[in-house]
Order: sequence, then C-alpha cells, then structure tokens
Amino acid sequence: MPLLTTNQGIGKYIITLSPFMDAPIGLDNMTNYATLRYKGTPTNPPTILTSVPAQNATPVKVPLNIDHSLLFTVGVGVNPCATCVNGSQLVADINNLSFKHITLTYIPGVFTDDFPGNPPIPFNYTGNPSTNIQTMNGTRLYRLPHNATLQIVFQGTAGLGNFDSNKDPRSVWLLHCNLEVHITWGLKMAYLVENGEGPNESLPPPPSDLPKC
Ligand SMILES: [Cu+2]
Repeated sequence: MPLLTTNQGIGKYIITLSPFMDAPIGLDNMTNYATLRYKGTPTNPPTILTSVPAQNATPVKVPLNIDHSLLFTVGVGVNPCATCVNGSQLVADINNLSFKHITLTYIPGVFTDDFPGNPPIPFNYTGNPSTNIQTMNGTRLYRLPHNATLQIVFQGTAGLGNFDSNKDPRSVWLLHCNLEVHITWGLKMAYLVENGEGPNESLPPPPSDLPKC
C-alpha cells in the first residue's frame, strides 16, 4: 500500500503526521509538519490557509462483506495456583479463556478448534458485580476457511493487527496483547486458517526431519 499518492495538482502542500492512538494511554502527542513541493511549482506559490484534520481522523478501507463476526471480551481474572504465594494467580483471558501454551505447532488433539466467537456468558451490566472471577484454561483455536473475512469487536481493550491476507501464508495465527506480561498471563488466542485451493493457498507439509513430540 503506498504511503503517499502524488495525484494532486502542481503546487506546494503541507503534510502533518501525528500518532494514531485510540486507547487512553499517555504518549508523545506531537504533530509533525513537512512541506511537499511538486515539480514545476512556481517559486512563490500563493498561500492558502487550511486546518489540520482531527486527531485519529484516519480513513481506513474496510471490507463490507463479513464471514465471521466475533465479539472478544478481554479481562483479568484470578485462578487457583497451588505453588503461588497466596494460592492464587492473576491471569488474563479472551472470552474467559486463558490461553496456556506458548508453542504453537498445531498438533491435532492438543489444540482444539472450539474457541468461542462470543463470550460464553454475556455480562450483566445492571446486575451485581461478579463474585467468581476464575477463568477457564485452554488451548483453543478459532477455525477459519481460507480467505475468510472477519470482524472483531474488542471489549475491554484495543488491539492492532498486522495480518496481511494478501501476503501472509495459511497457518496458525496468534492474536495477543501487545504487553508481554499479559501474554504470559494467557491474553492470547489463535486462529487456524485452513488451506485454500492449490499450493499457493496451502501450507507445505512439514519437512521430513521435523522433530517428533
Ligand atoms: Cu494487555
């Protein structure tokens, strides 16, 4: 995707650059300015006053036909832990599932493909606060056919993805928090993207010398 398409009329332009941030986290919120001068611009072009677009006014092309609509609630829970100081440990979860394994080789029977696309129990916003904040542990994947389009509503926090459906191969794809510590708490899940048609849309078989479990 080009960063800048120079398809405007000959002239001198101002470019501004500011960070996109949709989470309430402190950051260096400066706006950078630069000028862009097209070839053939007169030495002293007229100056036209303009205003800077609103913060986060970023046009994004999104697909309009969706195959899978997911709602992911992201939370923190407390699970029993026999070896921990207080007998319990903080965990994080997506749809109440704390993902337990770092190694992501897809081994049939170890990873299952029943990751819930919605929270198992809808939160009662007008009820009493939860008393049970234990999560389920699991190594569940969400299965997607080749070339599927999905949208995810995240509740609780925001995430940025970098999956490029045009370039990235079919495989198991990990979705995780951007904070390392939360990943160790289980704030992750994975997609299992099935092969499509032909070798260009399929994962090659593992090499013959791949170590066995
Ligand atoms: Cu996190």
